[in-house]
Amino acid sequence: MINIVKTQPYSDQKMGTGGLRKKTKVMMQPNYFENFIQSVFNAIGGVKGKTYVVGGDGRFFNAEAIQRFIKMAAANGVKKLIIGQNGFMSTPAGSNVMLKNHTDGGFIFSASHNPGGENGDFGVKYANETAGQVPTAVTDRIFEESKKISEYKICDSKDIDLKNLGLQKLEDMEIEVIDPVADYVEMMQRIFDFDALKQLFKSGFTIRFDAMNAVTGPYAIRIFEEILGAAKGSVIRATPLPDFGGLHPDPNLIYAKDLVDFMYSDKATDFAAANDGDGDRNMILGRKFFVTPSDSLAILTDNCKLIPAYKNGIYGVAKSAATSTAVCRVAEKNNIPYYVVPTGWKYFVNLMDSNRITLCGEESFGTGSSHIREKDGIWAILFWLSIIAKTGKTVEEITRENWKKYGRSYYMRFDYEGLDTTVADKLMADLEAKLPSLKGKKFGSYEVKEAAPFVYNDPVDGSVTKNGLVIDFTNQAKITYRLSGTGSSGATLRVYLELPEYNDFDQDTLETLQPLLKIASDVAEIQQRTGKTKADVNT
Ligand code: VG1
Ligand code: CO
Repeated sequence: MINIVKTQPYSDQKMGTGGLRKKTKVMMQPNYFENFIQSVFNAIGGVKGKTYVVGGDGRFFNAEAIQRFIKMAAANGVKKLIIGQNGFMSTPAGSNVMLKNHTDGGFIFSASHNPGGENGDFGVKYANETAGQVPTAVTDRIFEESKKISEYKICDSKDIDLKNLGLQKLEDMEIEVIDPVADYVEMMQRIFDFDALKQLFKSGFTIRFDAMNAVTGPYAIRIFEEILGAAKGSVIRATPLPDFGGLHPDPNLIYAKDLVDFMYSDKATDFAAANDGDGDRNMILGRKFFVTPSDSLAILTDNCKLIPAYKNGIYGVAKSAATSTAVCRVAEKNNIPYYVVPTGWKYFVNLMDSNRITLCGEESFGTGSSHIREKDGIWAILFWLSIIAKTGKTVEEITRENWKKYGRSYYMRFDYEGLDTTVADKLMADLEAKLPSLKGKKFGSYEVKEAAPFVYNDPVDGSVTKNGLVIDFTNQAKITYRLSGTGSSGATLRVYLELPEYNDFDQDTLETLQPLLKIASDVAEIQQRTGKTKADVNT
């Protein structure tokens, strides 16, 4: 039976950089989740006859949200749902299932790298028929719908069994429960040379992969241990837990510190990596060595011909504005077209769909290619392992070689978290107003070449996006400021610093960037305005 439930709108259902992200308790308020889902359905002109992929990263409220979603989809006339077994599906695996089945899109329930649990965050990532997250024009429309919603449709039925694979029905809607790992593995086997990778492990190569108690554990066990032959136990924290075991599933130097410490200890393996909550981010480590995500993108680009799927070359590459220019140097020297887009994976989708780019990445530990329309954590790791297998070099050697060829961008991001939204907005507005006056200004040996907001003109749909403020210096140094769009409360100011260097590759990053950090915080008056003498997180 289909029920029409009367509801009151909430005013805060605006999607950010990675979908709708809220405190779990906010999401669990009466009708909150349902309002949002119905707003999506309404904003896209209804979902009658459509097919969607559904899954999540297993965090608290995932199972409940999926049941509610299924009942709403059936009540709204959806033709078919393809759902990951037990409600699990990583973001990249979901995008693959969408492309493979030519669906109308999908819903992945995840707040990505944000902590989970009852007191953590919950989120909804909505993808359309591109299999990627929707453009701002659509998220704006959804937000407008959410502000005027007065009712939603939901079936009055018992919960659907998601444990067993196969087909079932709810009202007229077909539900197919699939193994979320199988299609993903098949895709990876098409991209990479699995025989070469098996050989690598046979030769005694050791890895440690940290799934951070999140969704990629089962994918990693299947691929690294069962198929490629990495030693049992190479995958740690492999069981997805509703609260990620209390971890903050963000693969970086701060939140994956255990893994970093291990790799700087005498027990270190040859290679290590971690993924985030929903499996789209990656961190790459060698023995006593950390690869910045910006360098990783440059290195993958420079070595793409070693990979079967990219052996004939690539259309182009793209990076977010805040990502270092390392990949641009590789692209320029090799005559590869490159694009610089705002932060957020959705900006890469048009470029991939129009065959302008093949590879892309962000400084926030996201790397990917046009095999899907999301960033892909395990893909990035297999890419690195393939480079190692084909060259016989270590992570450190591969990275140093890249610096030698193209220069090294000393790079770091500083996050000032938990700021009052009004304070943060004013800081950005005042800074923007000040930018024109900075041109030509000298700060010690640093001279400002250009200072302006970052504005992106999408070459495909003509949309214009303004995101972040950029100060360029005559010595190629760069400061980028922007406010995070993924937080669930308050504001986070991100300050990104870059200094390219062509001779000395052995400096300490933090020390090297110290003068630039001082300029960045003085110019924006960070301390006076936020009361913070230093950033909460540096990565
Ligand atoms: C952050 C990152 C951005 C990334 C986004 C979603 O956004 O900076 O690069 O695309 O998270 O990643 P923001 O607005 O907080 O800076 V994921 O792994 O959460 O989907
Ligand atoms: Co993520």
